[in-house]
Amino acid sequence: MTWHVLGAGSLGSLWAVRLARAGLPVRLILRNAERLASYEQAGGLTLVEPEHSQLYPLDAQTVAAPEPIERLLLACKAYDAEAAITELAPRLAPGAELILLQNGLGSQDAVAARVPQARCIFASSTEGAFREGDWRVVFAGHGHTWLGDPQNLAAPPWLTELEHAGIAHDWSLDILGRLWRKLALNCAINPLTVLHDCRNGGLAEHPAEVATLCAELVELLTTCGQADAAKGLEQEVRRVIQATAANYSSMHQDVAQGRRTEIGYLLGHACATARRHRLSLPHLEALHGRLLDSLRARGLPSH
Ligand code: NAD
Ligand code: KPL
Repeated sequence: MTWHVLGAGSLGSLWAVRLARAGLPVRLILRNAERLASYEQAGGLTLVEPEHSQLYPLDAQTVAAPEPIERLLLACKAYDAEAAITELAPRLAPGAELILLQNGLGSQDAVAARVPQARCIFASSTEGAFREGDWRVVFAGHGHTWLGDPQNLAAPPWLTELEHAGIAHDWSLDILGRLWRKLALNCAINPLTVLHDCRNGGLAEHPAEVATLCAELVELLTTCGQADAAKGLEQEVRRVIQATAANYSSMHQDVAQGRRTEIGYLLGHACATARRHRLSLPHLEALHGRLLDSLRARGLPSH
């Protein structure tokens, strides 16, 4: 079965190349004819790895191609996911499977609501990749990907294909817990790195601020039925701050490069969920407000 991959960005390219290298049929889905022409001119995707870089001439098509899709890796940003799937919905075969690679929460439910006939598998990844240029992606950090389906706990048989492709993964029976935990980590670290304009390690100078946010995030997760995902949150946040002290958070990098952030699916989602539960989390709300002001001041979208 063909792996259709929408979004030839960082993670989409990383998955597409490894699947193709394992001899699996892969087809990239690009935005429009102009992007397809640019891709064809480049001759394929280049993946830069520590030992070597190589050009992979993978098949590509536009969203408008007629061929039905049975399996789709949706590898765009959270804020593009719903629009992308709306465009592709007419092409989904009955019983199609979607793998949603978006960070944060909110986009997965929006996608699933658009395509009730499809199985939506949620993913949470610690792999690292970035775009060095058009059609050129750097595999920056090995990591792991957890996949799971809150509606159907049975693992799909094609996980063996990921194994052949060397994509380190596990089937998770609690993918929502994983996504909430990652969201909480991102909410405790990323916005503060933007507001203090510092590397992750710089937050070691703001222990009280971090601890207060963690306490509110624990309250939120517990209220949402995610008590397990809330366990030991503050200790893990401190551990991540220390282990990644020299790095800039992904949100800091986005803001520094003038790119749209995924705030609406991270801190924005956390605050909206708290309000829905009538839960008062004043420090998280204040952080959200300060971050929105900071994004607006830079001319960046606030959702
Ligand atoms: P990216 O911006 O590098 O790539 C997304 C690609 O999707 C872009 O090429 C964009 O043009 C394309 N796209 C968007 N809408 C489209 C449409 N309608 N049709 C065709 N193409 C479309 O993003 P990324 O870094 O790969 O991130 C994807 C998701 O994975 C994000 O939610 C991110 O937070 C998450 N993530 C990324 C990394 C990483 O290291 N890059 C690690 C973990 C999680
Ligand atoms: O995932 C991260 C990010 O930068 O997005 C970490 C390192 C956990 C910081 O929140």
